[in-house]
This record gives sequence, structure tokens and C-alpha cells, in this order.
Amino acid sequence: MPENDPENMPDGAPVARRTLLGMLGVGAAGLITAPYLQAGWEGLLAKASQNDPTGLTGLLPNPGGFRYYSVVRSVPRKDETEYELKIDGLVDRPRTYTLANLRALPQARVVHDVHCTDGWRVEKVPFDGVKLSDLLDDAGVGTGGKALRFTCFDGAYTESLTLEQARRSDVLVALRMQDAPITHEHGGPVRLYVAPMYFYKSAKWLSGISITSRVVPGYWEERGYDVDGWLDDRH
Ligand SMILES: Nc1nc2c(c(=O)[nH]1)N[C@H]1C(S)=C(S)[C@@H](COP(=O)(O)O)O[C@H]1N2
Ligand SMILES: [Mo]
Repeated sequence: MPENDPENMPDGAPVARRTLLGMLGVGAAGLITAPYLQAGWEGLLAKASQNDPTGLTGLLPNPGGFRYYSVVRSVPRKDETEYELKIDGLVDRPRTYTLANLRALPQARVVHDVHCTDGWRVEKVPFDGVKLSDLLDDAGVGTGGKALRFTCFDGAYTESLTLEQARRSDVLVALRMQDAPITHEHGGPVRLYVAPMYFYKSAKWLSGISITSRVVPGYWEERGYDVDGWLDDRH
């Protein structure tokens, strides 16, 4: 389901896009040819995305191939000292992990093409982190646990997976992306990476995993996206 199909956009999204272009002080045509240095442009783009509740800054050109999405205007930065990931709900042993705790666990690497439903994709992106299945084993899924609900420290975004999907070896609680710590703009210090599904399943700024008795649809799923966001080439 295309995110850029006006039928599927949240009300008023096109207006928000015009507002953004206005904010940058240039028209759409000017943006394409504006003589920004690449690094400067990416920084500006990241900042603009933070102020774009619709994620439509993704329509602006970005040399890295990625677009920065956030459904809220600004997201607090969490470093080493502040970051925590909580696992609770239907588990035998509720857990809280710091970044150091997560780094101390066995790390797995997944290299896959990233696809957004908007139509952009980036090929062969390496992600490293802890297999979600390892964290599930650590917490121990309790009786009746059938699905996972992910929450984020942006305070708004949510996602879901079934227990079976979450146990796949290509689903990571990722600490690194493209061989570097995940940047704030890309959802660092910790984001989910669900390689076999569209990138909307890969919740940025991950702060909570709750084991639930059924799938609770996430932010975009409440707005029409598929709960099972499989890519066609997942096998
Ligand atoms: N917290 C949070 N996670 C999110 C999103 C978001 O808006 N907020 N957008 C999703 C979508 S639609 C995509 S395509 C990717 C974009 O990741 P990127 O900004 O690192 O390119 O993040 C996904 N995870
Ligand atoms: Mo997306």
C-alpha cells in the first residue's frame, strides 16, 4: 500500500508538505538543484524530518538512499546513560536492558534490502544487534503469549509482530546499521530491524517490548497498513 497515495494519507498531509517546503524557504524545483554540500543537506533533511509529522520529507532527495521518517515533531536523544529497553507483559522474567547489557549479548548480522512502501529502497544494508529471539528466551514467554507490541521513546510510534515472526533469525534488536552505531535520525541508539518485511515494521527509538495475547495493530496499521508487512522475496 503506497504511503504517497493521497487516499491513504492522514488528513491534511499535502498541506503539511507545503508547510515544510515553505519552512525551508524554497520551492520544490529549487530543492532539486539547490547547491547544498551533501553532508549539509543530509543534516538539514534530518532536522526537517524531525519537524514533519507526516514523514513526507521523504519526498525530498537524499543521497544516502534513505529518507528519515518520524511521526512526531521531535524525539529526545537517548545516550549511553539514559537508554533503556524494557521487556514485560506475558513473560516469566520482566527485563530491563541498558545499552551496555545489549552490547554484551551475542551479536548477529543481517544484510538485506530495505524497502519502504513509498517506493524507495536501499540495497544490502548491514544491521548488527541482538536477535529478538534471544531476548524472548531471556525473558521467557509466558502462557498465552502470542504476539509482541513494540513501543518507542518518541512517545507515539508502535509496531507489532506475532511470536512466530519475532522468533525468525533475521529479526534484530539492532545497535548498528551500515557498520556504525545507529544514528539518532535512523532511530538510535536501538531500533528494531525486521528484514523480511517493509521498513515500517522496523520501529525506531525502540524502548519497550510487551508480550501480548494477540496482535495489537501498530501506528500505521491503525491507518490502513498490513499487519503482516511481508516483502515478496522473504523466502
Ligand atoms: N518510531 C518510528 N519508527 C519508524 C517510523 C516512524 O515514523 N517512527 N517510520 C517507519 C517507516 S514508514 C520507515 S520507512 C522507516 C524509516 O527509517 P529511517 O528513517 O531510518 O529511514 O522507519 C519506520 N519506523
Ligand atoms: Mo516507510
